[in-house]
Amino acid sequence: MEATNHPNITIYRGWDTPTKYVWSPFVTKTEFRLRTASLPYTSAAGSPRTAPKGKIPYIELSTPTRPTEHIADSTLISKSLGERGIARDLNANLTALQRGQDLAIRALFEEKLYFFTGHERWVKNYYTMRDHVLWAIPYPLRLVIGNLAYRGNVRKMYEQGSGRFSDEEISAFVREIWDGVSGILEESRRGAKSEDCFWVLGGEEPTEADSTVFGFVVSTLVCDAAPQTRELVKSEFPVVVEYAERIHKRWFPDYDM
Ligand SMILES: N[C@@H](CCC(=O)N[C@@H](CS)C(=O)NCC(=O)O)C(=O)O
Repeated sequence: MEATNHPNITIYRGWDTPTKYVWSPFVTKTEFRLRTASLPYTSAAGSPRTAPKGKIPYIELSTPTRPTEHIADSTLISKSLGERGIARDLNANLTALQRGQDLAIRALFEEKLYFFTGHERWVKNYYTMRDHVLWAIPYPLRLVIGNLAYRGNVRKMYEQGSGRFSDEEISAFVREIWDGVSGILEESRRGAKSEDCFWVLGGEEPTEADSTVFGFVVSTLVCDAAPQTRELVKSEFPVVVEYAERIHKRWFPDYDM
């Protein structure tokens, strides 16, 4: 998993805290992708307002052979690295069945859990979320922008469908997802040596699903605006925490745990 043509990469993470994980699962997903490919990178704050697709993360990529590019979306970033020969395609050696399973797990987190978690963050713990996400916007403007962000998120979750469930229903769905991934990881850990990383599909190397799952586990553990889910994962699904701890020790030792 070595870099082949020495690119310069800057990742825009949304926050100016270079030695800490950020609350966005998609940012940590991308950092996992870069680090497991042994690609050095620089971190910068950036913001959704300056992002090519209006969301973080995005990267600035320069190589000796191509003009500087800005690439947005964690999945497209990963694909671009593979297509440009900068990192190996993580899923290249999977069977068709495994590719389907990998995709299904990513979709479960990115298209389903993300919205349920958004409810806990933006609706149940609004003030914590607002002040963290809008750290760069001074008061009193933060109150106005926060209110717009709140309304935008509530509308988005209602239209996506998650916003139509009760708190209890959302909590039950969230538990079901973590219970499911915990079962997968238990099985995978059984095949790994103690202390070694183990992977979602149970192989020797990480796949795209690991980028996503690691991103979401870390996001759950570090986010103060979703204490209920954090407590659930820590107390009921310890294998999930262990999965992330082993990856942290190997690839993110410079970050606060
Ligand atoms: N599909 C995107 C999702 C990225 C995403 O949703 N980022 C959130 C932070 S977790 C964001 O930037 N939200 C700001 C906004 O929607 O205005 C990816 O994979 O990168």
